[in-house]
Amino acid sequence: MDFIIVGERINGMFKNVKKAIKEKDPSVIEELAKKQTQAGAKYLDINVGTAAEDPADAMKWLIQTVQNCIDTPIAIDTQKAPILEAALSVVDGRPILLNSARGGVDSEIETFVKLAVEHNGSIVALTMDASGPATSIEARVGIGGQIIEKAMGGGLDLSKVFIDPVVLPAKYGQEQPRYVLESIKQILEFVGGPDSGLHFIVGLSNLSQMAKEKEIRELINRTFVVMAIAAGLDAAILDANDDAMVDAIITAEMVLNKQIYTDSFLKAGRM
Ligand code: THG
Repeated sequence: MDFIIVGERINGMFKNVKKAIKEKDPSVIEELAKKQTQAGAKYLDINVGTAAEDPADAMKWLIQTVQNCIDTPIAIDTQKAPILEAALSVVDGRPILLNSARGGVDSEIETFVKLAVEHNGSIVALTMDASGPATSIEARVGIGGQIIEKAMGGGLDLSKVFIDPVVLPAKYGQEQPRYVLESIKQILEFVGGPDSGLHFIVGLSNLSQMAKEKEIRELINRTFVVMAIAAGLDAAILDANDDAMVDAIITAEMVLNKQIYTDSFLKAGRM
């Protein structure tokens, strides 16, 4: 499967991860790393959340814990330069995704591009500036263009750039998901299509944060990801252990002729 699943679960926003960070208990983190990898995650997102007393230290500990048990690439999820630098000081040379810079803040995107070039990594850049996330199609496409320019100017190949058009929680309005789809299509057109190598990623679970029931959340996320794949999305931070979700993603790729149909295509897509 071409689609890049970034496992969302090692995030201090989840109670069990928060507790593991506090108690420096590696077993929970190791289990999450293995479970997500087995489900097909190509990167493991690592986010300390808001609770850690010393977030740079917590980030280092999470990364080392993951690295000690598995060789899956990691997505270092922080916008703060000191935490990112702490993370980079312990990374063992495996592929990394620097997640994420605000594409509309020059100094921030320039730093991420520079660090990605230095560490042979990839970046996630958000359609966001100092005033917050872009909420129109035009603003998203505008910042998308800036991200592409900054990457090219800094010598970072577009195949190492993931634009995140920012899936917003419901309070920003129900028109937003459609704007995300349209923005992906327009940025893709601007850059000359999929051959450019440019990637598109979203934090999928943001979308359904208004819904309470688990089944409904999963349905919303699964439906949207399939629509976004049709628009050009090729990566997402999501719950890799939601089997119905992964089935839907693999099926979307098969329907779009990115994966050959055989009777065992669902199994093949997980490898
Ligand atoms: N873009 C990029 N990176 C991101 C995001 C994004 N990183 C963080 C986040 N958004 C993606 N990760 C998550 C992880 C969990 C949830 C949402 C996004 C989530 N958690 C549940 C909740 O809040 O209701 C469950 C929490 C719990 O069980 O305690 O929804 O957009 N580049």
